[in-house]
Amino acid sequence: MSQDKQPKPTAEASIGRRTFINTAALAGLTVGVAACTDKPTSAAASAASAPAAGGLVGANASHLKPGELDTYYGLWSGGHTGDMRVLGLPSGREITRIPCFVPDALVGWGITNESKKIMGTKADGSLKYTVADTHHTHASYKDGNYDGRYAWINDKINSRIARIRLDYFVCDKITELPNVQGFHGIFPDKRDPVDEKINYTTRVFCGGEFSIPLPNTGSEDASKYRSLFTCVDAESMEVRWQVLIDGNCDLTATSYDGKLAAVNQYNTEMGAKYEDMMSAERDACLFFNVARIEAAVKAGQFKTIGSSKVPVVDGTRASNKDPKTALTAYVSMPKNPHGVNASPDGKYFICAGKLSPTGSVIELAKVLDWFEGKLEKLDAAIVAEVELGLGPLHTAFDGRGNAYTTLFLDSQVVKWNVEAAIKFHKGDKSAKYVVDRIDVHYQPGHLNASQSETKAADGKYLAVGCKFSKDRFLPVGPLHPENEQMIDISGEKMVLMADHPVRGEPHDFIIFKRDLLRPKQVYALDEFPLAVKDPKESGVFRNGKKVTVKLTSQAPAFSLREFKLKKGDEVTLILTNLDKIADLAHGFAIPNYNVNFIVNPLETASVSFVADKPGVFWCYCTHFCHALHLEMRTRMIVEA
Ligand code: CUK
Ligand code: CUA
Ligand code: CA
Repeated sequence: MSQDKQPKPTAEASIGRRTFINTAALAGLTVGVAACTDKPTSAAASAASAPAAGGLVGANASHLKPGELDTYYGLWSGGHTGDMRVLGLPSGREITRIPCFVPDALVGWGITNESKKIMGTKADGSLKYTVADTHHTHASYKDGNYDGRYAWINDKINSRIARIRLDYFVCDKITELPNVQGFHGIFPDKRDPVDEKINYTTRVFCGGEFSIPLPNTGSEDASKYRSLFTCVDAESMEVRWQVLIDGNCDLTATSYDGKLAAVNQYNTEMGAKYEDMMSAERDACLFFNVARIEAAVKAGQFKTIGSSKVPVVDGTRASNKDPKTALTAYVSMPKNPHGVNASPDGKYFICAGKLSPTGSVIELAKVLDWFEGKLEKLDAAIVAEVELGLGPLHTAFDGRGNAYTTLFLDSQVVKWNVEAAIKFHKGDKSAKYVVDRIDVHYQPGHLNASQSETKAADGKYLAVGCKFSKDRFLPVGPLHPENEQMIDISGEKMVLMADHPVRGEPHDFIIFKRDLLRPKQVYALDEFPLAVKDPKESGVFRNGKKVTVKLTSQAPAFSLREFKLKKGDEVTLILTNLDKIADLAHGFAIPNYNVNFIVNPLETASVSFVADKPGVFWCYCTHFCHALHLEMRTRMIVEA
C-alpha cells in the first residue's frame, strides 16, 4: 500500500483509541513499546519504498551525486559518546564528530593538555569525568537566526555545559553547574530583554531535571528536594544566576524578544519516587521573566547555596503569587508534558503531552500580559489544547504555520496547523488542524526541521530521531543503532527520503543553511600561546627534572630526528604543525606511553608525562599525510 493511500486518522475520528492516558500510564508506555515490536514489517517496507511520484522526488534529494555538497548543516548531539556530530543534509551523511565531554582517540581529546584543561582535571592531572550523556544542542542567534558563532550542548550525567566554536568546530569551554543534578534542557536566549542594541545571544539557559537536597547533604527528606534553573554567560561561560523552583525542569525554550524562557515540568508533584511523579492530572510549563530575575539579582535579592557563590533567586510558587512582581509563572499543562518549542513566528510555545495525547499552544503575549497584571487567569494564555495522537514528545516547524510533532507510542509524525488548532480549541469544530501523518520507524523522540526554531524556518527537510530501529538495518547483535529518518516536508504531504543508522543516542539536533557558517580549515598560530613558530626553536630544554621538548611537523618530517630524556623526567612535549595547507594534519603517537593526538594545519598541542620507562620509542605520525607518512617519525630515547 502506498503511503499516500494509507488511512490518515484525524484526531477527531480516532478519539476512541487515543483516550487520555492516566495514572496507569506507565503500564501503557511499556505496552506501547512492546506492542510495536509486533508491527508488521511489510507496512514499514511499503512506506519506505513509496512508489508515488512525490516519493521519488524526496528520495532523489537525499541521494547526492558523488562530489556534490549538502545544502544544510546538522548539529547532532552524540548521546553517550559525549560529542557533537556534524551531518550534512539532505543526505544525512555524518561528516565529523566534535569531542566535548568524553575522550576521543582520533584527535587525542583527553590526551593533550589543551583538551584536558577544557574537560576538567583533578589535582593529579587525570580527567575528572570520562562519561557523559548529551541530549540537546542549540546554536547562538542574531536577529532571530543562527549567527555561526557558537553551539552549546549539555551533559546530563555530570551537569556540564560545553561550548563549541563554530569557526574551528572545536569545544573551547566546559562549565559544571553548581547544585544541579540531571541538567537536561538547554537553550540560548535570542536577544536581550532590555537592551535594544543586543540583538544576539548573551545567555544560555539550563534546566535542572532532578531534585536534590540543597546543599546536597544526602537527606532522605524528599519535601526539601528542589531543582534549579541556571543562566550561563554565553561569552565567559560562567554561571550568572540560578532560580530555585517548585517541580523540575525538563526541556527549555526561549522567546524571540528575549523576555521569556520556559521549561516544561513533568514532576510538579515533586515526587521522589517514580509513581509519585505521575500522580497529578496536570503539570506545568514554567515561565521565567528574565529581566525581572536579573533586576532581583542586581538588587541583592538572592541567597547562595553551599560553597557556590552563584546568586539564587526564589522562583517558587509561594513567593511569586503577585503577577506584578513575579519572577516566574506556572502555566498548567496536561499530565507529564515533554518538550517545549518556540514557533518561528515568535508567538507561541508548544508543549507536547507525552502522557496526554495532546499538544498545547501557549500564547506568549498573554503570558507577558499576566506579568503586567493585564490577564487575570494565567490559564487563559493556553490558546489550544488539541489531540494529536499517542505519546507526543517534540515539535518542529516549517515556517508556513504548521507544526510537526513526534508521537512516540504511535510511531508517527503528525503535521498540524497551529492557527487551525487554535480555532478548533475556541469552539470551531470544523477546523481541521491535522494536515498529515507519516509512519516512522520506530518510536521517535526528537525531530527537527531545517531552520525550524529560527525566524528563517524554511520547511524543506525534517529529520526524525527514531529510538528503535528494529528491522531497518542488517542485524549487528543485541545493540541496535537508532534510525535517523529524513523526511521531505516541502509539500502538503510528508515524504520519507532515507533511513540512516546512528550510534545511540543522539536525542536532539538542529539543521540550518550551510551559508550561515564560514568554518576555517587552517588555524592561526596565535591561537596557541605555546606555539613553536620556527623549526629552529625545536629542542630539549631542561630545568632539573622538568623537561620541555619542542618540535614542529612539516610533511613528511618532524623537526627533531631524535630527543633524549632521563628516566623519571617530568616531560612536556609541545608540537606545532607548521604545514598550512588545508587537510594536512599529522598525528603524534608515543608507544607504551598512551599518547596519540592530531595537530591540524598550524595547530599546537602539548602532552605531559613522566618518562618512567627507559628505552627507545619510535614516536610516529599516525595521520596519513604524505607518500613518506610511514617514515615520518622521531626517536625518543629514555636513558635508564
Ligand atoms: S529528551 Cu531525549 S527524546 Cu533529553 Cu530532549 Cu525528548
Ligand atoms: Cu605526518 Cu603522517
Ligand atoms: Ca506529573
